[in-house]
Amino acid sequence: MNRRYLTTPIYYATGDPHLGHAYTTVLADTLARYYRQTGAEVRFLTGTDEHGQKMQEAAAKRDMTPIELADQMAESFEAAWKDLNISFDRFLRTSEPEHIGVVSTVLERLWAKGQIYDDVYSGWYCVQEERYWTEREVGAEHLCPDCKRPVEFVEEKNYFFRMSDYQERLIQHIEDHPGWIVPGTRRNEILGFLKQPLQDLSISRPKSRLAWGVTLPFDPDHVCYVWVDALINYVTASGLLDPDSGPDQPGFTDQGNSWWPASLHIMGKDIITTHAVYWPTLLMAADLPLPKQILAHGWWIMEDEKMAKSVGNVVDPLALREDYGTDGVRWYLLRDMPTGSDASYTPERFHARYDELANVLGNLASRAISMIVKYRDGIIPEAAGDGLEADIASTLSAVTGHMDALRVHDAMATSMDLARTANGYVDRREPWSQAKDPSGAEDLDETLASLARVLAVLTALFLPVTPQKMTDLAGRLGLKSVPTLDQARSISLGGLRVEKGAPLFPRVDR
Ligand code: ME8
Repeated sequence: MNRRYLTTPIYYATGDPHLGHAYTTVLADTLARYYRQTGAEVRFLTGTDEHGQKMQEAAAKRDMTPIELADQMAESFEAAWKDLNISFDRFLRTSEPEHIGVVSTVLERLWAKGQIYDDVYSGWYCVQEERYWTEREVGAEHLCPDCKRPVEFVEEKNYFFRMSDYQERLIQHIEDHPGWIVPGTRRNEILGFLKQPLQDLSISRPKSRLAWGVTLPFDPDHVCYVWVDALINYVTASGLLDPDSGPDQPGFTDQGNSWWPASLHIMGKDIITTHAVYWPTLLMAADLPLPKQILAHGWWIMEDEKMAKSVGNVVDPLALREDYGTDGVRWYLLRDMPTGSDASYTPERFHARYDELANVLGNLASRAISMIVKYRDGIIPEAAGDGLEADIASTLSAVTGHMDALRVHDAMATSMDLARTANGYVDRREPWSQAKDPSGAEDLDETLASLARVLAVLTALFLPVTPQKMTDLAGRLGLKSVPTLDQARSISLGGLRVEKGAPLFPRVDR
């Protein structure tokens, strides 16, 4: 059985979701739906990252306890994903007892294997990025090189993971598996980073400074570093490790049934180092298999700056949804950002992408169905319907190739091109002239059958990105459900009754 385990990052529960979070989650959802369509059994994980100093401070600012804020934000993320029709199987919160148990299990295992040691750390810490920096990195101004905020000087006992021991093995893994990190630019970035000696990784924070986290199983005065805690969520939700195994037997549950290793971790390029360096080395040290692939996409930009909660320039995906519908938002996100590159959000571009959906796909559906109603009393003619055969075949194979290579935007563009070609076919065949010609009945049957068939194929192609609208369209074509891609290859709709209905993508004035 083909099984796929897909993950999004677990987002910080410090604020509400914005368009950037929605992008990653819609991208993962589209892939999940595509894999299901090809017959795979899919596990799709998302959730919230709830520990750490940033969370503690965000809660204090709002006069809340960290768990109160986490409860509120986990609810906000989960509700947003439901509104955006995200088909996740598991929403994991790092404050869950099951996850805390698995984090302890992994730490015990690393401790027992001598992979963790203690030392005194003195250096600079950025709360926003939840990471340490060296004197050289923060410069004379003592600013975080990433977020440019002032850093704090700390001197404290820390536990360290022997990450440096795994540098060579990691480089070897990346070199042996050229498609492990996509796109290639990110892979090169990580290989470049690994040219410098890898430091050991601090994996703890003293409770005197930060109480909100998972207590280290071998030192009750320290909590686990939030990034180590967070990355382990992928293993928790896989069911690989038994959270109740206890210190003597840090162990596996039923390995055969677990979803580990993940097929694909999806995230933004901001957190590629944690996923492509910290995470695999931790897994190597714990003797666990590595995820099969990592996709790091680009950023949504607002007027030259990354869209971010901390910058305050965020767009609310749920507000856009009120005007353009859930599928309108999903389409824009995937169509407008080349998977892997940055993209600028503007209301004008959003509108233009929606127009494409309405004017090309929506218009095709409306023309074809209206003509079947007008000329054939709503019954799809029993004709070969192979007027667009070659275009359908080449589109299906191109789209499958793009999706398998994680070039989702190319799959979207190619699918839309088929709808464009079908609109051109209508213009060329002029069914309105065929209807007037007493000897044109067979030609008209063929035109209408071909259009019904291409629409059925389009429902399959667009299903992963616009699932509600494609289910609706399949219903209007008289189908019980959207065909799979395989069924779409040879589908015939002769004899089915179509239904016109309201426009699939109603006009939006701006
Ligand atoms: O980093 N453009 O959580 P986070 C595109 N908790 N994607 C964006 C984006 C933008 N402008 N802004 C955010 C964390 N994202 C950790 C993750 S995982 C074990 C722990 C998306 O709330 C993108 O996926 O800061 C990015 O990687 C993620 O949100 C960061 O979310």
